[in-house]
Parts: sequence; C-alpha cells; structure tokens
Amino acid sequence: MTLKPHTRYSFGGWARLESVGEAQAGLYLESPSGEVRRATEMTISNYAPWRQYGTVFATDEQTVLARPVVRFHSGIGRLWADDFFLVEASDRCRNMIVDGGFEGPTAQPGSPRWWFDRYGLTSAGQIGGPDALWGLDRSEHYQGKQCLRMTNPLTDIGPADAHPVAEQRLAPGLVLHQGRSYVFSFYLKGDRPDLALSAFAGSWYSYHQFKATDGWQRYSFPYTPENDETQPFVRVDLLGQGKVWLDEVQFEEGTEPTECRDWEE
Ligand SMILES: [Ca+2]
Repeated sequence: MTLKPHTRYSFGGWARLESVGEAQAGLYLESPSGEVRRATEMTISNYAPWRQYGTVFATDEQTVLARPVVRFHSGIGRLWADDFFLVEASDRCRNMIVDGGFEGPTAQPGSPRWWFDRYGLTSAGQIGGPDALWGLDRSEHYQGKQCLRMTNPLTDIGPADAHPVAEQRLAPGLVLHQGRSYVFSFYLKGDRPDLALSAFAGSWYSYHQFKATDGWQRYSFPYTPENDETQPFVRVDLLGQGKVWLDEVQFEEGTEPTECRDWEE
C-alpha cells in the first residue's frame, strides 16, 4: 500500500495466538526499506479469543510503500491473523484524537480503546463492574450512546496525590508546529457544582486548572507551542473528590473549537 505524506492512519487486524510456554508476537505495518515500522499497541494475547489489535500514526513528508507483517518475537507457537485494515483519517476530520466520543471498540470490557488512566487503575475499588472508578458509562453521554466516567473517591487530596485522569497520546509521528494555534476541547459534566479539574492541552507546557458544574458544558484550552512538540498528548485530571463524565474530546488546529468529529467518520 502507498502511504501519503502528512496523513494520519489507523492500522491493525485481528489475531489469535497459541504458544508453547511464553511467546510474543505482533502485527506491524512496515516499509521494505525501513522508513516505516509501526507495531500495534499491544502484543498478541496468548490463548485469548480472536481480538482486534491496532495503532494510529502520522506520516512525515515522504510517500512510502508499506505492507502488513505478522511476526513472532520469541517463543514457539501458532498464530492466526485476519482482516487487516488501514484507514486514512478523512480530510474533514480535524480531530487528532481517536475515539474522542468513546463510541469505538473497547480495549477491555468497559474500558475505552486509546485512552489511559495513570493513577486510578491502582486505586482501591478499581476492579471493574458497573461502578468502576474509571471506564465507559452507558447510562450517560453528551453525544452517541456512552462516555467516559471518572471517580475520585478520596477527600481533600492535592494534585500531587493519586487522582483519576483520562489521557491520550496523539498519533505517533504527529508534530505540533512551533507558533501554530491548536485548541483542545471536550464536554464534561460533574456530579456536583464546583469540581476541581485540570487539563493538559497538547503538552506539559499547556496546563490549565478549571472548575466544572453539574451539567454538561464544553471547555476549551488553547496551545501555541514555543517549539515543535513531537510527543503531543492531552489529559483531563479530576483533582478533588467527585465524579465526572467526559465526552466529545477533540484536539485540532485553530483558535476556536469546531464541531467534534470522529477519526473514522
Ligand atoms: Ca459519546
């Protein structure tokens, strides 16, 4: 396949693995001459049912040929792979975030793909189930059928202590350019007024504290990098005790947020 320059792609496939002892295998998109080598975000689970593995990435200024590759890193076993996909983000999709509406495939049951929690997963009570401290909520949404719920059960803790976050690293390869304007936006609702939160809008250098209310409201934060940012990410942190619902998360170029769109629309 030919990969276009300055384009965002989602790549992956379905796989299943049975090994003798420990074995590691992965799905890759690679160019024969080595300019592109993208692995799916997780290694293939041993003896798990068929599941989808994927990754997102952005190309640089080159046009390159690439092909899917299935590879054992170690161990002995049998691997089945099927239904590979390569999806190009549409020109209409300004959103650099994947699954910003939390409607896409899950990583684990109840857990949105592409999104990570740095602290909450180690909190007491984070076992899963309908009231997990961090995960998809099908009884609430701003748009679609579900959103992300984050709960902080503790009282009066400071920002340095454990608190739930929703974090996504933007497509590897994507660069935010020095001097250009970007804007991070999302809809958020709290379980009471005056909830303390913070957000990182693209970088550690773009930190914003804000208060949420008990109704759905859109929040947006600008970012103009002083230097090229090569590892951009976004993050929403719930600082104090409470519960919030997050939906329609978007990161785009420009100064004002536009209507939230999904990567694969
Ligand atoms: Ca949604």
